[in-house]
Amino acid sequence: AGGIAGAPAPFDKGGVKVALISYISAGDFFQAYQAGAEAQAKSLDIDLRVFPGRQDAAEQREQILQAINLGVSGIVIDHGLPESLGDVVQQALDKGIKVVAFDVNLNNSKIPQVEQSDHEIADLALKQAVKDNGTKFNAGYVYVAGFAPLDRRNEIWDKFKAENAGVVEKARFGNVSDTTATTTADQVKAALTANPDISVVFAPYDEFARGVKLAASDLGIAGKLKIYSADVSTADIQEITADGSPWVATVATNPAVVGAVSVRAAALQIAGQDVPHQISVKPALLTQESLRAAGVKTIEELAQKIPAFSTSDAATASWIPAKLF
Ligand code: SR1
Repeated sequence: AGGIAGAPAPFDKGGVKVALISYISAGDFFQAYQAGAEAQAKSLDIDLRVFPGRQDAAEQREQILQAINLGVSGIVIDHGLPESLGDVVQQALDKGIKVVAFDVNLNNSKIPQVEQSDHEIADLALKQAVKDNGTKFNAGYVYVAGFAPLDRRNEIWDKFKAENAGVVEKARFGNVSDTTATTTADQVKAALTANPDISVVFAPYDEFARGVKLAASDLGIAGKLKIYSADVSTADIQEITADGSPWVATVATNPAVVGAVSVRAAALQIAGQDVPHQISVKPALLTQESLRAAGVKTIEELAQKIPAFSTSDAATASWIPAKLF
């Protein structure tokens, strides 16, 4: 480890150990988030220990204890169930370890909370749904309670329905697992068969949207359905822009940028520098029309066109390289 010239201790020497402990690792969003965290860690000569998530709360607790025993200086906790994390996270804090939470509400003033402006994600997607469909339509909604970003997006969905009496939620479904898209597709098929008058599906997680698209094409009804989602990946761009795709809009950040921001928040704390309690990464609306018109095929091409997809000004300092993608 060589360290970073001009950086505050301990980054001037390098080799600072930080753990990334995820609740979910499967899927494009989480893989890109991890890649961004790794890229930022490399730029700071951080020794990043990645603990894979398997949607297992007991395993995530165990991983936090393992990270404490490894002598890490910082821990980034990526999703999880707050009720199963409080005491082990407190053990880390008591040992002087700096903790950052992404998309899991740890409700502790010592822990910066990173999120992607989830209210704005849902709001922009639903505004686009109104632009395309008016304020009178039958909707399907994909939701699993207990995940902080989905709960925040759900607050906007509830508000939207209260303000638009003509929008009727005919069916609600969803699951989060290591087979989210295919399991959601099975649920969607049943819901759309029982409710053939659904014309819009709000699916605010790309794995959900992928499941809805799969179901619509299996049922042969892609032409009469419109899907509005959150998140984007290179594979999602291909699905959205494909001929006849019902997936007409998504609202997203670059998850790699969010991963990088999370590691920067840990590094700033380890260096004894100030970090805001709430750190938000702003999303952008990406419509099928705009992606097709721009000829964008990959996240890298998107990053060339949308500055927020290549970097964020959240949790930066002059000694931290911020332009990574
Ligand atoms: C199960 S929670 C899935 C969400 O987490 C991140 O916030 C992504 O945006 C994804 O939609």
